[in-house]
Amino acid sequence: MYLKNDERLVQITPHKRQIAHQSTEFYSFVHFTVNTFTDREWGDGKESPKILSPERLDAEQWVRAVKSAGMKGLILTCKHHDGFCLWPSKYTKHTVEYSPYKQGKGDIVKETADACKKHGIKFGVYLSPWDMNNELYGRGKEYDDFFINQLTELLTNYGEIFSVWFDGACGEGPNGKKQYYDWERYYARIRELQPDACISVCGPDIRWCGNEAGHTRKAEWSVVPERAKDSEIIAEKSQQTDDAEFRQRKVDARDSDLGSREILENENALIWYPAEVNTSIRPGWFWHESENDKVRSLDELINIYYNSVGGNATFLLNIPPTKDGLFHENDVKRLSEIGEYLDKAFKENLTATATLTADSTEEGFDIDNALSDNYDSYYTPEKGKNNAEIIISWQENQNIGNIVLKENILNSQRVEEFSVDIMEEDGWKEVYKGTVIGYKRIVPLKNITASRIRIRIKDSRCEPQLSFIAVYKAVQEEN
Ligand code: FUL
Repeated sequence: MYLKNDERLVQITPHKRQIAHQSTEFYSFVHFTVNTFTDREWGDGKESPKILSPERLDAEQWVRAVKSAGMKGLILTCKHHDGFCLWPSKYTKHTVEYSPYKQGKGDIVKETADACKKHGIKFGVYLSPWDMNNELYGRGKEYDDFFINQLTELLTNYGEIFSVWFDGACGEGPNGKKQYYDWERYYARIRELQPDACISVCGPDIRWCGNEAGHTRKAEWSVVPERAKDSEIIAEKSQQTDDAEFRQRKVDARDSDLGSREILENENALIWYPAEVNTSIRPGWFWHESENDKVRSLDELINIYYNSVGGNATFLLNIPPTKDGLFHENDVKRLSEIGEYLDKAFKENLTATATLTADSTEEGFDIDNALSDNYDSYYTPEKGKNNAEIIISWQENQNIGNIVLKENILNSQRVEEFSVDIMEEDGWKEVYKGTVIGYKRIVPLKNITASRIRIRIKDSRCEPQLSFIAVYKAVQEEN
């Protein structure tokens, strides 16, 4: 029997915009601005717009490369901390309109949004609240009005936006003052203009995983205490000079455990707040000639993919265009290698020829419901049972690679502990131990030969509900 408290936990479910966002899985960041031309990571707001002169900029080249990796979206740095706008904003002269790019007639936001639309991927905007160029910065409502105007331009003139990405960095503006951002006002405008967009990181929909290196926790929970909202924490941190005080807060995006039962038990308010892993394909966020040979290895990137997309989080991978306005050939090559790898690793689902059985089934929620990848149907054991044993068998031995498990997150995340066993001559042998499943868990088995697999859900908040089980054929190493 499960604990009474579990019922409270499984009442926390995602908004439809969060489900759409999570199913985007793997998408790119594109960091491009004056920094690309000054070889810096952060500008100072004093750069002349004249330095932005990408002679071969081609947003379609970015989108093609992004798609070749299997990514389904792209988020562009429309304005970074230096305040330079990649679109001709009416509210400042620090924009592409005053650059040599297309003699001031270019709009890089539009070109990118159009390329995404043309090639069928989602488009998102990064708009830095910190603006080192604008004179209004630090003047309270006056700057908020300006920021709202810029947000409105981005959210009305460029079609559908899937993510509005707010950075936590907050420093001084040109007059030496800091700005206290009116987050609630920003959020309200986004909800009004793009109700399907998720507000990420400094926002209520998607949480920062807590580092920029690509690391994930063993268990990335989507149900967390409300006070773990990064927006509040980062906003608060950004207004404090005393870091020690910040660290005293009980829940921080960097805590190792944000949502286990022990953490949630004593919390009154819980929210659905899934993690996003953001990192760059190179050491820096912006392009630097010196980093052309520092593109991360395929192994490293695939490992981050498995731990993020395959660990109940999403993966936002940055690729910075060069001064020419194109992705560098080394990055393009790596992206297509990622795509090829993933295509092979998730190509042949062996459940098509398998028989699946479960030790307990609620009427109408048969284990075969988990053969199709959607939330229309799912498997669940009899009422009151918070564990399950599922056996997948074939008549002949199979070469088994990745196993993919997905919960029916429409009814929250439930699984807390599971394991995978394979049948050997002398009985079951455990080959994997896991915690969270949530949206998706990839169990990477490296070419195991077996004709029977057992998945044991050992602990769950109320009855586990599995929407998808897939067992992929191992990729044969080429030599
Ligand atoms: C950070 C920024 O300061 C970096 O420049 C970059 O944009 C990264 C994604 O977020 O907070």
